Parts: sequence; C-alpha cells; structure tokens
Amino acid sequence: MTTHLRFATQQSSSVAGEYDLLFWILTAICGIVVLGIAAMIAYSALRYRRRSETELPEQIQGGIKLELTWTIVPLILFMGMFAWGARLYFEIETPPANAAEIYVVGKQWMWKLQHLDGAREINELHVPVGRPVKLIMTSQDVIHSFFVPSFRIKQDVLPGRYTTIWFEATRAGEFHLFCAEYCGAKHSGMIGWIHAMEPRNYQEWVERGAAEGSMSSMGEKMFHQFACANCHHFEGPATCPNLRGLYGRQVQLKDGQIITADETYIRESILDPAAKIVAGYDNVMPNFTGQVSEEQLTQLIAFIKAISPPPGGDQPSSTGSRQPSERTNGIGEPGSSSITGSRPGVR
Ligand code: HEC
Ligand SMILES: [Cu+2]
Repeated sequence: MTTHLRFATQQSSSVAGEYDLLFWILTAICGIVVLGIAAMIAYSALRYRRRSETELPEQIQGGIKLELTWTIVPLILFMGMFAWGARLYFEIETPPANAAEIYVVGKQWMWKLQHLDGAREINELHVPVGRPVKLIMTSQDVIHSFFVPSFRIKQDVLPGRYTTIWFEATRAGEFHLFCAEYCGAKHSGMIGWIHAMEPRNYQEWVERGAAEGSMSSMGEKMFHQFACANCHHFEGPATCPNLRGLYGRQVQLKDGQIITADETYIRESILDPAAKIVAGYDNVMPNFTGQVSEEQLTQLIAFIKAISPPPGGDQPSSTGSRQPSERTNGIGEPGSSSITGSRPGVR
C-alpha cells in the first residue's frame, strides 16, 4: 500500500474511478458552498451590524442580478451533479449482456455462491480479472446487503425476490466482502473475500475442480425430481405452459396484465403459482413452498434460463470467449469443469 493518506480502499473495479471522482467533486462543491455561505454570514454580521442604540438599520432592496446569479449558478451545478450521478447509477445498475452469472444466497450468517458451471463457494468468490460478473442474489431469511468496498458496489439482498449487481475487477487481488445490513447476532461475522484472479490462474482454479454438474443440469434433475416435467413437457400442445423460451419473455396473465418473466417471476410461479395465472391455463400447479430450497430454486431458474434463447437472441460476445466462464449453459452439458468441496473454502 502506498504511504499517502487514503480515505477509501484502492479502486479495483471498472466503475470505482468514476465513482470516487464523482464523490470527491460532490464533496468539494458542497464544501465550497458551505464555506461561501459561512463567509457571507460572517461578513454580513460585521458589515451590517448595528453600531449604536439610535442607528436605524440600513435598508437594501432589489438586486435582481445577484438573485439570478445565486439561483442559476447552483441550479446548473446541481443539475449537472444529478445528471452525472444518474448516469453512473444506471451504469452500476445495468449489467453488460456478456456478464458471467453467479447466484448468491445470503443467510444468517454466511454467503453461499454458486457459479453456472456448478462450482459452489461459501464466503469466497473466485472471479477472473477483466470480465464483467453479474450477481443474482436472494436471501433465505432476513435482509442482508452485499458490499465490496474496493469495487464500490453495495446492494441489498432481500428474501422473496432477486436483486442484481455487477462488477468487473480491474486487478488481481483479494477484496473484502461484507454484509452491510444488520442481520442479527453474528452480522459482523458475515464477511468473506472476493478473489480476483488473472484469467490464466482462474482457468487453473476452475480446472482443479471435480465434476458435479452445472447449475442448469442440477436444475434439470430437480425438474424431474419435483415432477415438474410431468406437466411441463416440451413437445406439442399441453395443458401446461411450455417453459422453453420463457425467460425474458412477456407473459400474458389471466387478469389481462402483461409481465416480463424474470427470475423473481419464475421463483413466484414455483412457490406461489396461484399469485399469477398464465392466460389460457388453470390454477392446477401445486404449491412448492417449503419443498424447494432457495438453492434448488436458483438451479431450477438456471435450468429454465438455459432452455431459453439468450436475451437479444445472439451469442455472448466473442471478446470473452477465451475466458473460462464463457461457457454455454445448455442442457445435458457434461459439467466437466465443475468444482466440488475438495478444496478448502469451496463446497
Ligand atoms: C400439476 C401440473 C404442474 C406441475 C407439477 C408443475 N406445474 Fe408449473 N404450471 C402448471 C400450470 C397449469 C401453469 C399455468 C398456470 C399458472 O400460472 O399457475 C404453470 C405455470 C408455471 C410457470 C409459469 C409459466 C409461464 O408461462 O409464465 C412456471 C415457471 C412453472 N409453472 C414452473 C414449474 C416448476 C419449476 C415446477 C416443478 C417444481 C412446476 N411448474 C410444476 C402446471 C404444473
Ligand atoms: Cu447479513
């Protein structure tokens, strides 16, 4: 670490530099405004103070130029700050289309992370440098918050729905992961490490793992185990919706509403099928609450996504194809690059 005084951890993600720049410019502008106002108060108190018992106060009226100046200048400044902040916010909230997906389940008091190829980790996450990673997160119990200061990302992790956040590590290293939402007695122990690795080292890390099956192949197993396949089969007309191509599609509901089939919708369709009935079908799907764990849900969702065409219908960009996590997620994929608990910290 450098010797100069640091107010924040070293910038280690693609957005960190601009994030810090905005933060310091905001702080500087607000500081200048505070000092300016304080100086004007002090000056006016001295300049316009009452000098004797009999002195009448000096009357000052009008000053349209001054008033316009102190209205328009701050307006431009603060609208500029708003526009910049909004732009950066949208950038941080919108994962690039070629991001590698990782599912995160928070619970008292640990982080469970699963790669699409099936590799599972607890309180540790290995990612390659220079590749965007999208986290799809949910909680098994209370509200948690996924916070990596070096990456300048923080996102609440909520029970009952999926939230996402993304980052791209810009240098190799170990970066602290915190839970940033008080979640009970051992909240302070809900910490971990992000291991950002050079792509070659990451590739080695991936290959060291033993096969367990990709998330989608595990989801496919669940799909048969929970007898979903009895109703949702993939050939011909059926009394149940065909789930192929469901993810990302607009779904017409019985009550006339149209919604987009995202992770949260699919999750709800499994846990509470009666909440939203697909138009043209009956409410006959059994309720799987209490039978399917959060992790099995993420696997089922990964399976349903894998049998969907990728968003936009195109293949992931070729720029990432040398990266190990740029793997196809098709059904029946051998899952040869999966990882099991043979290594410390990986389960
Ligand atoms: C008894 C037959 C049956 C079983 C078993 C069943 N479903 Fe369904 N499912 C349906 C029907 C009928 C619908 C459409 C009505 C509705 O929305 O509830 C549906 C709807 C859905 C939807 C929303 C589809 C859309 O087009 O929007 C999803 C997702 C889904 N099921 C997943 C599953 C999964 C995963 C399982 C296994 C854990 C499962 N289903 C088990 C009958 C079934
Ligand atoms: Cu927590």
